[in-house]
Amino acid sequence: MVPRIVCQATAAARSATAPTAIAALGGLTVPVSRRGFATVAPVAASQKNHKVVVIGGGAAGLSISHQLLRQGKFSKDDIAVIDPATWTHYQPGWTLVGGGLKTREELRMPLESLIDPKLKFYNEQVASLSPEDNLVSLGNGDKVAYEHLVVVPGIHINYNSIKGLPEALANPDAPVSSIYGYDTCAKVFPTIKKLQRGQAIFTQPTGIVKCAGAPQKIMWLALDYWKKAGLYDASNPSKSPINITFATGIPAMFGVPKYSAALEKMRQERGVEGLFQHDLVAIDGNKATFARADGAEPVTRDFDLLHVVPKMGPHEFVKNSKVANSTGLVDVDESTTQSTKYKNVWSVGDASSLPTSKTAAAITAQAPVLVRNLLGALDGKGPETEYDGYTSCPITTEYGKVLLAEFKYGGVPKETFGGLLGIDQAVPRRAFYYMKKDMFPWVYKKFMVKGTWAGPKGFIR
Ligand code: UQ1
Repeated sequence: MVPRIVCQATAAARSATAPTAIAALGGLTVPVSRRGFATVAPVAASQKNHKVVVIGGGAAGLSISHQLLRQGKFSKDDIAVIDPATWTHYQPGWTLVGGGLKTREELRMPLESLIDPKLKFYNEQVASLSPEDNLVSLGNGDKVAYEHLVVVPGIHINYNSIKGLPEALANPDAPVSSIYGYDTCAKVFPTIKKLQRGQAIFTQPTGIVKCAGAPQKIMWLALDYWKKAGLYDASNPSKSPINITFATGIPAMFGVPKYSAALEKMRQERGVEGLFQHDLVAIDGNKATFARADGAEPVTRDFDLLHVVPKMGPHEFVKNSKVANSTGLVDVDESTTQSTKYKNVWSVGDASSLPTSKTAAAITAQAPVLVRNLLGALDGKGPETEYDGYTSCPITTEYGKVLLAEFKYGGVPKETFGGLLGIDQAVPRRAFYYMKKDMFPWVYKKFMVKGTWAGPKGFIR
């Protein structure tokens, strides 16, 4: 699951009159005033220069900027971080909020407090990218120039992608919620607790999402909650007060065959109905409508609880830029993380085209590769280190147990504890649950955002 990626809501580009002179040295801000032939008011816009500009202050942006800084090769303000957010969130924890195990407040940190004073922080939106001129335009009209650009702003949750969703989420009486947003995740557990009988539906869309396992993580926790409350009997689901359906846009429980098989078995054993290739498109009162992949007639189902995963997509400023591919993701080489079009542009994480599952665990493997290759490029060398597609998805299968999916490109398992101890990570375990619930949030806060954590490879200097 991917890390908070602070909301990098894209501002409409303010029509700033571009300054003609570079008026900043060493990151020092010097407003540029420009006059026409007649006397006009000075233009407030200014330009700043940095060796590296990092767009995004989430899991990727914080890891990368601090890993770069720790090399000891950069002076104050050589590296800049741009993000409009006040808070950075540990997003993998929002499933736990949905399960009543944590509060959303304990998973957020003031972004500015995490940024080393040696980094220049622009608490601004990005309006546009001009990779040909090595410039980033900010929402306030300022321009930021770079030698190397790291584009890691995450992706955007499109609540409007489902008709009626924004209204249903905002309505305290509607049993519709989502673990995918800070504003919406607090509604999930009360909604689960409130349900005494009826049909619960958990959805997963087609298209890109952060952490493709999360839509079912919350379902398994809810199932366990109802089971313990005597409202769900897996051995006789049709006679249970509550019935559970997993409605997913994709054809299987998970994208990796090994874990998909284990999760499909679990679904059948636990009496959960599977609606595959069903993509939620509209909510109207207690009715949910699903589009069918094969062009068949849409399906409408009644619900008494609906957990929704909205569609997600790139931020406008990325989609509309020349660094993006046709789907709007930053087009990068899948092993070097370097832009396929601009040698001084780099990307990992949710906003990138890296063909792997979008998670914070993936960032732990991607960030060191990007950093090594970017440092090499600053020294005039070509990319040396390669990313193998590592990502991970700790799937809560009940309170107290997690199936720890870890894999690389091609859906090939790459299990940290498998080879060494002969453990099959497709079997849910208590130790993985405590890693997910307690260890990873702690490691994230204490080490990952400071640039000293490389996931399964452990601590880095
Ligand atoms: C990880 O490093 C990490 O980051 C803090 C996670 O949090 C989201 C993870 O889920 C996983 C799986 C890792 C990988 C680390 C190990 C030790 C398996």
